[in-house]
Amino acid sequence: MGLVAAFEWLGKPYRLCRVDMLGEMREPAYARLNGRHETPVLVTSDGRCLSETMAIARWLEARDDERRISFDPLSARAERMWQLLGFLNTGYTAAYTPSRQCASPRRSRTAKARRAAAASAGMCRWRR
Ligand SMILES: N[C@@H](CCC(=O)N[C@@H](CS)C(=O)NCC(=O)O)C(=O)O
Repeated sequence: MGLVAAFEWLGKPYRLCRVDMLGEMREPAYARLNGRHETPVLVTSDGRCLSETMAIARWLEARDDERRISFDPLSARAERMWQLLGFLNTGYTAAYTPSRQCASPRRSRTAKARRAAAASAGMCRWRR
C-alpha cells in the first residue's frame, strides 16, 4: 500500500493491476513475473519485472527528479528514510505476517509446518 501512495505522489503515469492472490498468483504465468509468487511486482515500461518492496522503492527514488517522495540520496534524511523503510519492511511486517500465514487456508501446509514457520519467525512462542 505504501508503494501505491508513492506512485500517486510521484505524479508520473502508472497502472495498478489487481492480482487474485488466492488464484492467479499461484499460477505458473505469475511465476514469470515473480518466481516467489508474491506481490508487489513492478513491470517497467521496457518489460522488466522488479519484485521486492525495497527494490521498487529504490527504483521510485531514482526517478523522483522533483524529490516529491524522497530526499537527496546522499543526505542524512535519505539515510533515515531508508532506515525506517527497512524496519517497516522487515521487523514491523514480520510481527504480523506469520500469524496471518498461520490462519491462511490457502497454503497447503501441514499444521506442523505452519507452526515451524511461525516459530522460526519468532511468533507463537507462547505455544511452546
Ligand atoms: N519480501 C517481499 C515480501 C512480499 C510479500 O510478503 N508479499 C505478500 C503480500 S503483501 C505476498 O505476496 N504473500 C504471498 C502469500 O500470501 O501467498 C517484499 O518485501 O516485497
